[in-house]
Amino acid sequence: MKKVAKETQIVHGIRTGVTNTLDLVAPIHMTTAFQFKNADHGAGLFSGKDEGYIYSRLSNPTLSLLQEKMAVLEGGEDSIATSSGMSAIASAALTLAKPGDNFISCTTIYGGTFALFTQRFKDLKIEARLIPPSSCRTAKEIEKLLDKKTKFLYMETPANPTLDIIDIEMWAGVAKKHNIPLIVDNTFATPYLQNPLHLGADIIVHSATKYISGHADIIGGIIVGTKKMMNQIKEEYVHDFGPTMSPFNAWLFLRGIKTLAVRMERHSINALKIAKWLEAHPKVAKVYYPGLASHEGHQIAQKQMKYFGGMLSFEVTGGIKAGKAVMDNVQICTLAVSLGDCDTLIQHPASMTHSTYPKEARENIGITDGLIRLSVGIESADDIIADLENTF
Ligand code: LCS
Repeated sequence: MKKVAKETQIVHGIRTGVTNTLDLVAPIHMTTAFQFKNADHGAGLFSGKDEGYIYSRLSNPTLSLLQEKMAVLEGGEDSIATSSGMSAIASAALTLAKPGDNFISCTTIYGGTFALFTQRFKDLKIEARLIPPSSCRTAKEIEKLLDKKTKFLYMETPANPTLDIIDIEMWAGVAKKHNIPLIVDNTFATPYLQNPLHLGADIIVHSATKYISGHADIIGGIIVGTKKMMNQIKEEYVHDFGPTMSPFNAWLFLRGIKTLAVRMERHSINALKIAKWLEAHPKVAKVYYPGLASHEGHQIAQKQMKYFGGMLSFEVTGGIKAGKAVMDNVQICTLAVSLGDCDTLIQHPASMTHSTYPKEARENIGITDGLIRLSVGIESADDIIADLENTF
């Protein structure tokens, strides 16, 4: 495709008319396997001499379209669609690090990722060296933890749930200098708002469950990078462990993505309006939103993001008791985890998404008992504000 704007890539961005019937929307290839024309054809596909589909755990035409689209949007050569965001993270990380190795990440990450890194990987003798966001701001701080066994750097930005912003270019510089890859979880920003590969990152992972779908009905993950790296992750991990995405889900993701640009714009406009309102409210003690000038990472966010996204967190005065009153009394916001949906979702990181953290570690990085996270939807921002106001 000729060089076109991101908004156009989001709507188009892949081949159309891939079937003989020239469908406007590609069909779902719900099939476990693909017929071989004869024994030699089958053997040729298995040996890699011929190209084609064999079995849907390995590849499937509907998944190929989603993978092509995500690679285009992130500016990578190739991508892999997986069964969940967690399987995307695990597949990439476990391809790069083996028992005895270590990697460096920030302490502020999704609670499930934190559990994977600090518990499951520990069982596999892979060490997660985690540094708080406040110490991730200079190359020196990261390099202090690096040694010969460090196999990759990993970050989320904006980070879940305190919206910490990490300087991708700076981290990518450290990764390049030490010849190791940088993995960025781009779930909160999406490829519409932020393209880490253009800033020097090597691998992108997504919980596609969130904004890529946008409609709260499917779980899935994406890994993006070079062809070589994607082949390695497929061969060393995905094919054998089998965290493949269903073709039906891939088709729904392709449908959801079409509206990504308009949704992200609206999420961002709404979130900024709500964040400003919260910041000015006497019953609100603290607001975390990278679009606010008061946010520690505002300048870096301005540098590396198109808009500031739809996620924010806040603390009401009165701590957890007042916070519970907000969560129990909202009527338009829905009390649920997950994020990135059309509907506004509200949840309590300390007891829900980040309950995997030890209390002290969690509080040290701002995930206090009073913190509430809002995934701002695409409804009227004024209605969300009125809904919150009623609970204060
Ligand atoms: N990365 C980030 C930044 C996430 O927020 C999540 C899930 C994942 C990876 C894992 O993706 P999954 O396997 O669920 O597709 N975050 C969730 C959250 O904040 N609330 O519920 C799930």
